Amino acid sequence: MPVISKCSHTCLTNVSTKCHLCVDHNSSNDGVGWWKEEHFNASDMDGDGFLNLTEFNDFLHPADTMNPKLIDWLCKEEVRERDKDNDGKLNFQEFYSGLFYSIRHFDEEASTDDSGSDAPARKSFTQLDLDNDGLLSADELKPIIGNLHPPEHFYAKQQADYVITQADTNKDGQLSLQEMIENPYVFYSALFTEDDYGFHDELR
Ligand SMILES: [Ca+2]
Ligand SMILES: [Ca+2]
Ligand SMILES: [Ca+2]
Ligand SMILES: [Ca+2]
Repeated sequence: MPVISKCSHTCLTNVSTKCHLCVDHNSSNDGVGWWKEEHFNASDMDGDGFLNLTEFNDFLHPADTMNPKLIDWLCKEEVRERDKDNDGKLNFQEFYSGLFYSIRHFDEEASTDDSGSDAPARKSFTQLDLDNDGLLSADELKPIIGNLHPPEHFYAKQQADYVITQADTNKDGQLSLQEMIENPYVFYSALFTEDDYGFHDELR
């Protein structure tokens, strides 16, 4: 198996430095290179064994896809990565310790609750558990997969927001040429920190 020391795709996803592709590459040995056959097959929408331009774009940016097979694959990956007891589903603990942190900032109630209580997580879990079996299947994660894998434009907007807040010296919500010239470092080091945008793992 080829060993790739640097994720081949990071140059293509220039905002997120630790996307799910990296996670795949780092956390498993059953893939081919940094990707997996399952990922390839899910991206191959028409099933002809090749990826055309659209399918390859989906492969690189599954969060932006409309391909239901790829969305299914993303959901399965979420379960696989967090399924500690290997029963193919997420129990509350697996959901709470792995997944809930990533989505809690999308839930107004949960993101403002600093009590340390697991009540918001229990509430989300119950809402997602449509068949009430006390476990979340890959299918039951579909409603939140967009929060776990925000589309590229989400990151692009975050980056733009960040640059504006940093370089907008007179705080009028717009950038003047003068402000851009005076704050060159912001444009060269538009890096997100925990304090600025601590709500998404992929930005670290
Ligand atoms: Ca194809
Ligand atoms: Ca499990
Ligand atoms: Ca269930
Ligand atoms: Ca300004």
